[in-house]
Amino acid sequence: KFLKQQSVGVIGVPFSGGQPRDGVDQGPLKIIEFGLLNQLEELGWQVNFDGHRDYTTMQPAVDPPVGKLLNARYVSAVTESVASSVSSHLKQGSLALTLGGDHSIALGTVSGTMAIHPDAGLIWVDAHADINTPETTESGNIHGCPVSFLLGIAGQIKEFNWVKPCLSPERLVYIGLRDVDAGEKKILREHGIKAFSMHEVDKYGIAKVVEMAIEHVSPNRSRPIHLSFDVDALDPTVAPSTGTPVRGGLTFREGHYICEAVHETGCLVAMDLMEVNPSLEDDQAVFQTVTIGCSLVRCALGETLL
Ligand code: HAR
Ligand code: MN
Ligand code: MN
Ligand code: MN
Repeated sequence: KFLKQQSVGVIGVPFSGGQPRDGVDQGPLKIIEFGLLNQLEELGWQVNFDGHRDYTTMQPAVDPPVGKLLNARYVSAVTESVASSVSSHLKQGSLALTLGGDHSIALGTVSGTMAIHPDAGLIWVDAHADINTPETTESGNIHGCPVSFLLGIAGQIKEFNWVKPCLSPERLVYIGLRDVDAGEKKILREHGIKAFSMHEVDKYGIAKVVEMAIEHVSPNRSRPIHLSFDVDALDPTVAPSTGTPVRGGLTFREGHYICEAVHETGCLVAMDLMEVNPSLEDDQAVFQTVTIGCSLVRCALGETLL
């Protein structure tokens, strides 16, 4: 509906500067080694892979904390570049698929989407709300903050000058939340942001939750959809290799159901797969997490069970 052709631009972002644990920068490499690009071609997509880009050259020699924010200049430079990669794929009428890397990257991906599709809705699937402001963050890790920047509630941080508030609170919906900081709960409440925590997933079931979520951001499927999927939304027994696992998460099927249902809308224009960290847990856990990451993407891009 919002794409010109069945083609997907794939952007690998080997970046971990939005949080302290090494290894998440190896996520894109492992996911692509696993064969995702061929799998997408087999689904009928024309795949344009940007190649494994090296973002380390963007790391400033010194990057002292900006207030509490860590690696602010580095995060800003990388995400600005990611935004333009996403935009250029979308401009050509392709879907933009971004492989992380930590979730600070979504500051770039969502900005890139909104530059081309300003009316897009954002479905954020995550254990965490990632909506801390530079004031409320306790960790200073920017992967816990991207949504506040996108909403324009982060205040003026000159290192992030390029970021334009591009998301309105009523076009954002969460699924899977279960580790939300006190300051974040306050922000969600004050801005009336729709959120389906694991409590609502238990209460209504995943099908109803996804239906309500889609209807919220794209009523009658009228708006493009950006799906930002943090693999830690899944239960750690299902996707163990991630930096901040939280028990009580989505099952294998619930995660896939979300992607299948979003595909069925025909509105998907951009997807992020974030926080796969192949250096955490044992080989079997890494295999399991990378495998699931690939199958989530395939489902969002049209793989069906029958
Ligand atoms: N809320 C905590 C913080 O701000 C933890 C957030 C991050 N973890 C993630 N993001 N993986 O989804 O630091
Ligand atoms: Mn996240
Ligand atoms: Mn998370
Ligand atoms: Mn917490």
